[in-house]
Amino acid sequence: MSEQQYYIDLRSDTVTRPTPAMRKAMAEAVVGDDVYREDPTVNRLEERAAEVFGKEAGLFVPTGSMGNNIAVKLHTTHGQEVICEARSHVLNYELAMMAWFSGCVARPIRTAGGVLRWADIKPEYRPLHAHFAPTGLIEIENTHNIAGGVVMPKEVMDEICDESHNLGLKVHLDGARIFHAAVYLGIPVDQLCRKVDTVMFCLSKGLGAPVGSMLVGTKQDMDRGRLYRKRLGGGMRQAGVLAAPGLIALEEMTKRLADDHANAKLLAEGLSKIPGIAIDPGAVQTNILVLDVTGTGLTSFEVSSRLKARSVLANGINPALMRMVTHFDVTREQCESALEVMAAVTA
Ligand code: TLP
Repeated sequence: MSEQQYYIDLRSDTVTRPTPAMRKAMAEAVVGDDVYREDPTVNRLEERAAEVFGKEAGLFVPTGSMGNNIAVKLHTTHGQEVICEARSHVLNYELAMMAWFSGCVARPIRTAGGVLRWADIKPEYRPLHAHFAPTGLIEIENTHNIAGGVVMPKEVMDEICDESHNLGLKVHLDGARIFHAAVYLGIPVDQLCRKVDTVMFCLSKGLGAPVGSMLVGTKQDMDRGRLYRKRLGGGMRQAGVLAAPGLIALEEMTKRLADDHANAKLLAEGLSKIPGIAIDPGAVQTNILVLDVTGTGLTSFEVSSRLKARSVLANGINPALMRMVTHFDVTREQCESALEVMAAVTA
């Protein structure tokens, strides 16, 4: 392995590298051709994911974006609207795929804290009308990434699902970090996600697998989803080498997320004491924090490059806001060092 430069990497939990146990499992994985559905490790991962979420079936996809877009396609037809939170990943970070692939436009709803509620959605719902694109799908994100890893409570999810279903609408959950929400709430994912129609969750983020996400839902939806996956170029053949670390992510790595939440809290508390940085540590619930650096007189991009020069990585979201994400590849001590560096570069 080539030498890697030392960085405290707070850019994202996507940067986590596979653990030794994952690498061993990859080397030893029993594989077959998954397009023929003959890869036993992929099959096991899909079954386990469905079981853990209390859904009928699962589908292993290479990325969270593909999982979300298969779900949008499953639940909509061309010319419809997808209601989502204004800062949602599906709208802002997926290259307009809901338009490109599913022929839908977004109806974004801006919320103050990132938690979309039925009361916000209800006035935006549009039935078929001479002038309007009808609502085709409600999309929710838990935890909400750009709102700072904020958790949508179970009651809020349940109400959205009940009311949407009454109107004949499906609900898709972008649960890239749903296990973080489950740990914060102390509720297992099958209960938390009981009423949503499809869930996408990521193995490759805080759970540490090198590649992959899962879509879970009804067997009928997953069978159709498999065809969309193939159309999108996601038929992965001997993907058992990727499913094997995915199984470890699903079974083991979900148990340690509270450490990442504690480190995020520590970071937030430290950051709140640095002059010019605005963050409310009380609002940090999981492993993502969003801070406003306006008061330092620097843009987030300037702060980012100053941090990088001192071996700390964190990205700007826009000129005012920066994001930091904790994960199993950053320790508590590294978070403390990152705080010292942040104080120094903004002084
Ligand atoms: N998020 C990435 C970036 O794309 C922003 C990150 O670093 O956080 N849903 C949510 C809520 C996500 O945060 C992400 C990735 C995805 C979907 C997409 O997953 P991938 O990157 O696997 O396509």
